Parts: sequence; C-alpha cells; structure tokens
Amino acid sequence: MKLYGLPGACSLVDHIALNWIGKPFEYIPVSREGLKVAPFIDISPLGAVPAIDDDGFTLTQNIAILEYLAEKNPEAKLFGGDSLKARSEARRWLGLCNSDIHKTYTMIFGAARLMAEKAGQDELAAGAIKRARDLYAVADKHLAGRDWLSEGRSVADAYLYVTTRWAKAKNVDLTGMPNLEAHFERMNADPAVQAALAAEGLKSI
Ligand SMILES: N[C@@H](CCC(=O)N[C@@H](CS)C(=O)NCC(=O)O)C(=O)O
Repeated sequence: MKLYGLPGACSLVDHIALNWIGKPFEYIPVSREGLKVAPFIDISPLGAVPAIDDDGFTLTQNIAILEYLAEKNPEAKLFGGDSLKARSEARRWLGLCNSDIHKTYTMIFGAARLMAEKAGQDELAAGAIKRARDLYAVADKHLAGRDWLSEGRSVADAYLYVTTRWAKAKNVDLTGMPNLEAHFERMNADPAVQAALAAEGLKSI
C-alpha cells in the first residue's frame, strides 16, 4: 500500500488511519510542483492528494479511500464501531468535515484560484474564516460530554483534527469551544497521530 500526500494536507487523515490499521505502508510525499504533472496526474486527475496505490489499484477522493481502508480492515473499526448507528454517525461527521469544513478552506487556501483581484481574494478568505467558526461550533456542541464524534474513535475524528490544525494556522476564532479543544488534544496525544506528524516532518501545535 502506498499513500501519496502533502505534509499536513487532508492526506494526513489517511496517514493517521493507516497508522491505526497498523499494517506496513509507504508514505510518498508529493511536491507542490509534482501534483499537476506525470506521474502523479496519471493517478490523480485533479492533481490533488490523497491518492493510494494498493498493489496496482489506484484510488483518489478522501471519502472513497477511507471507506476502502475501512472495508479492507474491518478489525480496525475505522468508522467508530460495529453497529450501523455508530458507522452512520461517523459518516455524518466525515461528510461535514469533507464537504463543509474542507470546502470552506478551499476558499481560504485557494482564494487566488477563485477571485482575480487581491481585494476579492481577501474578502472571500475572511468570509470563509468566519464560516469555518460556525462549522466548528457544531462539532464543539456535539462533542460535549463525549470523547469522539461517533461511539468510538473514527476517521471522522482524524479529519476534524487535521482541519483544526488548519484552523489554528489560519487564526480561525475557536474561542469558547472547549470540547473541540479537548478533542484536538486527545488526538494530539494519540501515538498514531504523533507518528504520522513525525513522518510528514510536522510538529504538534
Ligand atoms: N475532493 C478531494 C479534495 C482533495 C484536496 O482538496 N486535496 C488538496 C490537499 S488538502 C490538494 O491536493 N490540493 C492541491 C491542489 O488542488 O492543487 C478529496 O476529498 O480527496
């Protein structure tokens, strides 16, 4: 199994999941310049990470990869438990992370792709930073009195953690969200998370 990623990007979610699974894999960092050219573009038509190569079977799109890893390794319980309710709850939060939170960061990190003028880019990013706070508030409320988004730890927790790292880097206002902060520290304390950070040359924040 090979995982293609950019340090600290959404591919860190899959890196954490692979560490939870605990089977051998190779982490292959892709350079920014390498994203949009061969050989990586042949694997990932959008020139985006994550991508995996499992013995010649290549796959992109984070949700599909996480589902693939979970189905291939059911003992790892990557979707928060065995019950339908636990797995559905994990998928719900995975959806929020991938479709709502992550897409909000596309307007922060990728404002220059969407708006020609610098003033427009700044306005778009500022609006998205405010929107991100509203989305984290939903997760913070849900996490009151619970350790994980679903019954047990799941890939949704890894995704929330990775985007919370981005929130801290982009100064998203997370004040008054103690449950989200505790969740972030819980993830930071996980040896699989620390191993993924170290392998990507990152430090805890
Ligand atoms: N819909 C894709 C989005 C992947 C994505 O946005 N990846 C980012 C890193 S977090 C990326 O590779 N960006 C580089 C680029 O688009 O140029 C997924 O869920 O896998």
